[in-house]
Amino acid sequence: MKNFKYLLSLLICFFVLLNDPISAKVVFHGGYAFETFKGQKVAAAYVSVFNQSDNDVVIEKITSNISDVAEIHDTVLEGEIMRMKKVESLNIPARSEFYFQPGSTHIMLMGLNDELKDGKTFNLNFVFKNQEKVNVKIMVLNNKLRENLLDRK
Ligand SMILES: [Cu+2]
Repeated sequence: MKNFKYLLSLLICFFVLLNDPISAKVVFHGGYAFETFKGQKVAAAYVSVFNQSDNDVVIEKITSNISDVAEIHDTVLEGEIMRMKKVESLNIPARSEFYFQPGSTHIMLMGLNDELKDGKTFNLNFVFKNQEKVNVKIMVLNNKLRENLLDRK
């Protein structure tokens, strides 16, 4: 009986470990996008991701209710032209940080169904390889901030 209890507690520990949700160990911070003008159909969003777990995590998909499509894009230099390339899945190594940022990897929102207005927020769902979803808040910033950001480069 004692052995059985030991085995049981061991099993429970194992079960808990296996079910440790990604959302508890992967932190999304400071999500933002810039305001859009009327009729604009495409916008980019950015966020910092902190993987505080001992495992790599893979973002397989992003879903959005403010646009028809949300894709992960990389910016690559082809010859002298900067091009955006869709990223099918994004691996974030254990104990590392990843920054979606302008001029680099970003979240592309296509088929916007509403104007993004300064000061408003919206949500994106990040879907991981194990199908777990994490809801991430994205804040809409004034376009002037973008100009400041570019001026500094
Ligand atoms: Cu893009």
